[in-house]
Amino acid sequence: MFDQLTKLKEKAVREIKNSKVLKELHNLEVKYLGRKGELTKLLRQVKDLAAEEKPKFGQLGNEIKEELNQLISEIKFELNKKEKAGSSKEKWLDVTLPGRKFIKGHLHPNSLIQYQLEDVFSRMGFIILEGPELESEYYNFEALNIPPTHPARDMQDTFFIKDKTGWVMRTHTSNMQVRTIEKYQAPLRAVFPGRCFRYEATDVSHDTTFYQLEGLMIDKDISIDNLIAVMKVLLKEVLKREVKIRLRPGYFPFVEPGFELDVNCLICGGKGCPVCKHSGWVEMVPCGLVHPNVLKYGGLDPKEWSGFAFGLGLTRLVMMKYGIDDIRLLQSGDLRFLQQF
Ligand code: FA5
Repeated sequence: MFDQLTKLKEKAVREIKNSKVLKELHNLEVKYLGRKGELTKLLRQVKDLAAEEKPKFGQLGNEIKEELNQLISEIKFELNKKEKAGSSKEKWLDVTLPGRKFIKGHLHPNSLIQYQLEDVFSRMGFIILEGPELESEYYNFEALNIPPTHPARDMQDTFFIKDKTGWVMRTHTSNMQVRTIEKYQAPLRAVFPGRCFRYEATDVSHDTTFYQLEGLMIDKDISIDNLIAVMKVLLKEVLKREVKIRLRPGYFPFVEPGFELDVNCLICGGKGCPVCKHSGWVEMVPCGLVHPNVLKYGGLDPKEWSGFAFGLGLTRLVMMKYGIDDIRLLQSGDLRFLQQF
């Protein structure tokens, strides 16, 4: 038994010294010194020895136990140091290094002006609504007093939808007029900003996709004075300067009378350039008093209610505000252009 004890010690010392990681060392500690460990078991056999041998065996056993415990704690200390050094190397953070620059996006100039306009109109008591870009011919044309065979349909070159008869990509935000009257009735103040689509040859002031902001006000005794007052506030707030405007007759089947509100070209100062087609004026806000038939389509009595409507060319206003001389830049996705805003 004394022999067994010495051999067990030698084996344990060898294995403990060879352990490479803490986990392995822990397993050896359990293997030899645990409650069911090999040394523990051997020491329990003390009862089988002769009475005079018992104290010697017990003493040797305890010395070995102490030696192993000592060895284990020394090796544990070393392995701990090693493992900590390894893991902290991976997590090493040099706080003196310069940070990485975070590239932030920003609003498109169209959105900037749209939000500014929404703010101006909210302050004047208008609600802001969005409308569908894929629209029925009914709301895009018919409900606006433009029946299927009416030549006024030719005023707006339309994208029709293959295999979806009766539907178009909306040509203007006026599609929201009757939708809104149907839903909210009168009195009513609303603006509808949004994207419009036309099958047009593009040039510096025309694109196939552009933005408009439609306005609609319905109440008792609305007149052209109300319309002009609102237009003046709108242009002054957005352009932040007094601009010359002119009103001339314009034909739109859904207003009567109808007007074109032109702004003195801010690109050339009215001298004439490709954007204003060398006229000095840019067509910006077609408008007029809501046609009685449109009120009727919305379910209102034109004898009781009247209103004005306008269809601001939002993209053109953006051009005037920032002095952009080609509308196509706005949808180009060219970062050299967009990063200037
Ligand atoms: C209309 O779209 C009417 N719905 C406007 C309206 C509303 C009139 C309410 C009366 C009452 P027009 O086709 O003129 O009208 O377009 C309105 C504005 O949108 C134009 O003045 C112009 O600023 C802008 N616009 C029209 N076509 C284009 C285009 N291809 N590219 C960029 N802007 C355009």
